[in-house]
Amino acid sequence: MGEKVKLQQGDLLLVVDVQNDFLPGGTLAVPHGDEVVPVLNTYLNLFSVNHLPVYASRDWHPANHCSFKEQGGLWPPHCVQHSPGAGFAEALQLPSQVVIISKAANQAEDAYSVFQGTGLSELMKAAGITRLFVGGLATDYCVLATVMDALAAGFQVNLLTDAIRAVELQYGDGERAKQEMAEQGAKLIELSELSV
Ligand code: VGL
Ligand code: ZN
Repeated sequence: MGEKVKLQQGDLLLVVDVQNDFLPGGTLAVPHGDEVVPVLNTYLNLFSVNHLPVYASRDWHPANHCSFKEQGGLWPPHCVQHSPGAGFAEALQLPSQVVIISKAANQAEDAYSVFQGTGLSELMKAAGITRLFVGGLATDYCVLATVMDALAAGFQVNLLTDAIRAVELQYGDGERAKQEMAEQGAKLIELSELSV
């Protein structure tokens, strides 16, 4: 294990799509998706005690979204706006000051990246953010797309490998996604590597 990562001003915790439909029992359950929740709660606590900002994204589809199978898309209906399945995991302890980012809300367009169509990178830069800590669901879709966009936008990225899980439509997608993010410059870390 190398140097510890110390939290500092300019850091932001980005929790990606930890929503009921992506948890066991949900319409698009990510295997072991629920396991990210207690780990994210620990990260959330560390960011809170350090007075650092937390953003949480949510997949936020209209009922006839183009990514749904009956519209010719890849997925069962999931995260329909205002439905219980679109709600954040019950046990996830988001702070009251959390900034919620809704994405993929247009019927005709899917968006895996939290940055796509949200104006988020400008918002973050205006807030003085330089480094992101990213966890959530799913490793091989929204986490991957979000991290790649964050790196392209010039943010440093720490990928929280103990707080992500993959869909794995194809076996190995999760590992390949992590490798792709690392090759692009993301640092792969876990809780034990964070010093506060
Ligand atoms: C996601 C599939 C479809 C994700 C969203 O949040 O990773 N995956 N919509
Ligand atoms: Zn979706």
